[in-house]
Amino acid sequence: MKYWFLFVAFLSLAPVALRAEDEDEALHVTQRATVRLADYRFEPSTVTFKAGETAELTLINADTMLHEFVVPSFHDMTVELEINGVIAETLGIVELELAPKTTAVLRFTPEQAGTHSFSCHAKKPKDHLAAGMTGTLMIR
Ligand SMILES: [Cu+2]
Repeated sequence: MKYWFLFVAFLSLAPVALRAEDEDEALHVTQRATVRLADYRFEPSTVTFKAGETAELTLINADTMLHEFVVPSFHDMTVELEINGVIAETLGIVELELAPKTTAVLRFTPEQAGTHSFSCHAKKPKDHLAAGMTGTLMIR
């Protein structure tokens, strides 16, 4: 819950639609995936990206309850995060809380092959992790 206020700040800035002034610096995305969060699961629950190429991961909370996207192994990864047109570059983002009916886009360049688990730790109205809300990010 500790990042909740940051998330609200992003949403309140949404109409401004800030963008980097220098579009040339925009990441060149070569691979995309979309994961839907609903019914205590990630769909699909496994996402695969290639190392060394910029990836775009879109998270859609299609549900009527809050869900989280927690990926501890991102602690040292630079991630460009876009919510409602607002873009922020972050280092070490490991937890996102997505309010119902919201979408977040993450862009990053995985440097090496590996397997990263992600999960939802929301507790209401029941424990989402215990309900099996986990997934795997494969970098090959
Ligand atoms: Cu959840």
